[in-house]
Amino acid sequence: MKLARIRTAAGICVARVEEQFVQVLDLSSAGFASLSELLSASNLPEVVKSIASIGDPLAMDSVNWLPPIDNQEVWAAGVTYKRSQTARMEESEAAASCYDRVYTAARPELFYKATPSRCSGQGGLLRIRSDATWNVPEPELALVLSRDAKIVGYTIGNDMSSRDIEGDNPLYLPQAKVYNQCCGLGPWITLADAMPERSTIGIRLAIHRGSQQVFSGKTSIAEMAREFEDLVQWLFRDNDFPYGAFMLTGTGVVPDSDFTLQAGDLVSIEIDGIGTLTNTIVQGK
Ligand code: DO4
Ligand code: MG
Repeated sequence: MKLARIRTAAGICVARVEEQFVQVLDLSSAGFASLSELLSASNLPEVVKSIASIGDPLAMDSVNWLPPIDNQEVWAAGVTYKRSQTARMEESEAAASCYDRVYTAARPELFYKATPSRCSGQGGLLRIRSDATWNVPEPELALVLSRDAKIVGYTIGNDMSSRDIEGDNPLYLPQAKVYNQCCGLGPWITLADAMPERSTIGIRLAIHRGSQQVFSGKTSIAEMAREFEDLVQWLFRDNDFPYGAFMLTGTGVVPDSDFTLQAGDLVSIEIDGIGTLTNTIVQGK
């Protein structure tokens, strides 16, 4: 079962994504005011199945997708794959030992990534900062968390990063990570019970510039050095999330150091059990 947030002539709606079409849901008839409230329902798959639909089914290619988030905070875990650890140690001599230690430390690196308004959905724009010169997408599996810390679903996350800013000084991490259109999320949420077995989930990144593919890479959840539940329990320590939260689980794909994104690039991230999230890159205000 998959849930999306879409824009129709009637406004912003929550929808169920079926194999060939999308069906707008009558959330209020089931007593839910928002997607985030629905995601914290007990027996979520049964509840989603039982919600009445409104109007005719929509063809997939006619849908205006929005990021599947409304009130939640977006957090991210870092240095959860060996590839991220080595790339960051190369990027910053001064901070190399920080990345080295955090890879094996009990406490993970967790950082605040985005407000809902900084997120872009399927087909939307993602941004390179105007003051950054070395930028990459980070393809990450995103956990969808209910307010009581349950992993209720998964979506695709793109943790856009300015490597020159982070590499200059690790204290600049929030500026390297958080800015307008800094986070891709979507195209929809696959509910937890519909996902493949964790260790088999593959993540693939492709970047196209005009007609040319300028980068491709892949990893798998089997390469991750941490468990999802461990990351979630650290995030919820001394932290309440009344609307639930999203947590990006870190990147295992980092292009070589001579690669940087350019405005106009098309970034596609494919994750097994979910689908493909594609965004166009822009730069500047
Ligand atoms: O340490 C900085 C951020 C790491 C990160 O975003 C990742 O590993 O995905
Ligand atoms: Mg990341």
